[in-house]
Amino acid sequence: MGKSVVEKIIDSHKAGIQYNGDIDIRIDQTLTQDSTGTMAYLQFEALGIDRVRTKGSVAYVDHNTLQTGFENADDHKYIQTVAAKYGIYFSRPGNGICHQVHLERFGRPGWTLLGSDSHTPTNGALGMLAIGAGGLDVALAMAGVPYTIKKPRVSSISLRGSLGFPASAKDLSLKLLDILSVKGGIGRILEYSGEGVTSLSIPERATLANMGAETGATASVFPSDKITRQFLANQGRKKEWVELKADNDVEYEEVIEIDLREIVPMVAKPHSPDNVVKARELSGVKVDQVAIGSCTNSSYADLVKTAAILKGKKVHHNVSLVISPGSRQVLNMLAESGALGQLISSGARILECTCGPCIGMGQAPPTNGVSLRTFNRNFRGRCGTASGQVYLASPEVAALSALKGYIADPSTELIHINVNMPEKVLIDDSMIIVPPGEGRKVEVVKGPNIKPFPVNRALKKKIQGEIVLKVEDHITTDHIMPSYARLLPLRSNIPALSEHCFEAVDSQFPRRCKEKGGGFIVAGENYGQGSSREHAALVPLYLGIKGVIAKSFSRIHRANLINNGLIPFLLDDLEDFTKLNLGHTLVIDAIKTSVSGQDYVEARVINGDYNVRLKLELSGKERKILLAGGTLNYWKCQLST
Ligand code: MIC
Ligand code: SF4
Repeated sequence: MGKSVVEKIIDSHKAGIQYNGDIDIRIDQTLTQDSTGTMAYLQFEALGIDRVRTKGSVAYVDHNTLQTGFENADDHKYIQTVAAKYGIYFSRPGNGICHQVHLERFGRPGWTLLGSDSHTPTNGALGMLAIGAGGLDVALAMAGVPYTIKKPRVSSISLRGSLGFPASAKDLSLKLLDILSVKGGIGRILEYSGEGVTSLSIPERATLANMGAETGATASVFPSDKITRQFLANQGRKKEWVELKADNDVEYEEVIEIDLREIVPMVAKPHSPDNVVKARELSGVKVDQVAIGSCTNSSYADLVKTAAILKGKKVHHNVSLVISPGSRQVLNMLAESGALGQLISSGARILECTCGPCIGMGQAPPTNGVSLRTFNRNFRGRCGTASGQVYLASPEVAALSALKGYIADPSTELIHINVNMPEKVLIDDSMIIVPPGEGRKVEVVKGPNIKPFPVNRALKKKIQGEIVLKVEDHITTDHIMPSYARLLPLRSNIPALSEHCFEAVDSQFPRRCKEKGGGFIVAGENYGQGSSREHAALVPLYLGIKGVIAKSFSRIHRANLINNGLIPFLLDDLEDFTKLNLGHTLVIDAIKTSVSGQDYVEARVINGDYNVRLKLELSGKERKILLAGGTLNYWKCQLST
């Protein structure tokens, strides 16, 4: 049987197979960004390795750039010095959003990339196997440790035809979310195929690969073809191109067929990226803010289209339009082509080339305000305003709506837009600092905001504790460990961050944990959806949490729990969810024996007078990690032997 692109990349990177079929793959490149990077580098330092062992590792600063105090600037200094010491490229603040810059300057077809950001799959646009993970997994990859993936179930997204004006890749990605939902991709890698792929440019492929993360998929991968070659050639990287295509007789696990001619403008309504409707159904909803940018839609192509729609017109007087270009390359090219002038003249507020409003770093909308964004996530509160109503859409829908003052459907209100793509791309790598050949003498600078992070202990024979929180389905990491302008500066300070854990869900949670000495969290489906931030595991660990009992977990968060020695228990009988209540005390007598090799464990609920059967769906390696009290303890022993 023929092979898919995904299988070919895995085959060429296979470092071993675990007895349960999980595959260890060699990681060629890593990326970190600043809000997860500080922790990842602290963990890398704890491994005691003197230089990264990848083909290339890049540290980006793009998230925590609102320097309202010393904290972020200190963290940037730490990352810059740690990068120089250990042989990591450093992309300076202002150089751009990690995924966009990586696509332009580092991504390579056929290679593997592990990044401490859930949207790392964006570089799948170039035919890379690019996967998001927690900081500790990325630290290990930098130390040369292979990354373990489940044997992939590869779903093909088979495309026919080409997109018709004004439909865009963003609309297609929203259509896919409509089909798959925010959990339909879990355990899968999405591989794009079919003749329709050849009609998509690299920025369009990047939008799709980026939004694939919202389905829960491990990665989204495109073939590497003529379009990839041209993109790399424009970036002065023609030699890095290799052709990659699936064999003709490949048989995918599942095929989702989409005719691109049928795609129309779509919008995701608050508060989930899969709450999708046709833009036409929302026509007339008044908007207070429009934000264009983020790693989903901030390419030159996206912003030049935006400029063409805004050209010669003025942003509606009730709308604040903010635009954040994805990289300095994009910004420079907008300036050169005159598009930047058109954006400015329309009344758009031009922001730095960073994540900005996407992660609540400024531009929080007004109370109950409607914000229409070209971003990828609209979880409640993420924008920085608890009552904010965030809708997700394409740059076309966003730009037109900014002019109108309400959500507008470009299929009925726009006839045509004229954009010219430049022949030449402006390449300027001066904001990427190449590490010195030898880093031993570099002094790593750690500001006072950088506090030690908690490390778990080896698993005890028995565990016991109260249920200190019970939550429903689809709890995101934005619920667990919120991130917005006031909290992001605390990413290297777990004690300070812990005061805000679950604050929008249950503000008493940190206090309760302190009183009860921690305990258990009970949750519904897809617990930990969204970001890769391991703070959503580190902070509960700090607060004394011993394990999470859920109906199901998201991939990255489950890995982060295990990495920190917190057991992800699955409810064997979903009906037991209703029995488990706040204040009930669970005793798991034989936890150590069960984690060592059993698939189920019995929890006695002493003040509820019932027992529940919990499932331990763990690989052999995960069991060893949990027994050791987390990955750091486990690997420190492995690396020193
Ligand atoms: C996000 O989009 O949620 C983030 C902020 O980029 C996160 C990383 C973080 O929490 O620092 C992600 O996607 O992993
Ligand atoms: Fe940054 Fe938003 Fe992309 Fe996350 S999703 S990397 S916050 S732009």
